[in-house]
Amino acid sequence: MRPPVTEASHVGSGKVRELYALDDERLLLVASDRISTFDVVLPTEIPDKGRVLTGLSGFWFARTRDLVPNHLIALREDGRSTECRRLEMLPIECVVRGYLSGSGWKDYVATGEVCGHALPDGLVESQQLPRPIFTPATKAQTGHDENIDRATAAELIGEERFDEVEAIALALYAFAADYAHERGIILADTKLELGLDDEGRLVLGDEAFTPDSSRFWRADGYAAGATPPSFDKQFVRDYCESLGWDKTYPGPELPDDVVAGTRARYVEAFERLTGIEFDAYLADPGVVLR
Ligand code: Q0Z
Repeated sequence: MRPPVTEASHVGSGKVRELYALDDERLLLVASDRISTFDVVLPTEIPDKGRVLTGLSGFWFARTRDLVPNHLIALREDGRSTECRRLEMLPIECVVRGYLSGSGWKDYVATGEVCGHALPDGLVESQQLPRPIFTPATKAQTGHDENIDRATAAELIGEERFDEVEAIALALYAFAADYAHERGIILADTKLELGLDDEGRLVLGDEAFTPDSSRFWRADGYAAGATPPSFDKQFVRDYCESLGWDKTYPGPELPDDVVAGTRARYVEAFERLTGIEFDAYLADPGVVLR
């Protein structure tokens, strides 16, 4: 991807994003059109995927700032770049689960618990939980994040901070999940990243309530007892499964119809959640902030 036009030094790469330093206080988060599935970044891009994710994050930052301050300074005209305040990120992933899926489901099957939360017997995969739970994880440098209980998380950030972070994460999830549900989308779970500003206040950073940081399911057709199709990536997963690919690097090229169908799903998620036409976002990214 073309680096930002202003002078900025590259400070990090994620699987599908890049991070640049603008100055001592500000970073530029750039979302590419790369897509990963089964933990492998594919050689084919999904046009505008990075813009959809950047616009959605901006939308949520604007609507949750009274719940918790966030790092957003501005969205750039390219629609994929977020200028943000540099934070001291907490060393845990702040995951909230409203439904039993992914590693939460695996842990429940193995132990009857998720991150120390004892759950009722007899839950099935993808079932809604009696109430959303905070299920922090370590930040793995390579490989998978590891789910941790309250005591382990409190060793990393302290008990008082843990309580504050848990309350904020649950409040953010409740807000976004209710909002999404009214628009036909189930937010099964989400991963939030919190940091501290220069005065030690908790601030929401990174991306928020995007399909890359959350599980989105279509509300119509949702049924517990199986893995609901992913709102955004199901065409890609189905295509990859049809090839019998072994899910190791390198991944397969995607055919045009899978690319088009997947792009349409990202745009649909954006338009449903924001109520804003994606073309209006492309013309002026600031529309999601108002
Ligand atoms: C986010 C990441 C990416 C690689 C660091 N506001 C912030 N202050 C300090 N650090 C971060 C942020 Cl957002 C921060 N990441 C995740 C993003 C590429 C890693 F685009 N790492």
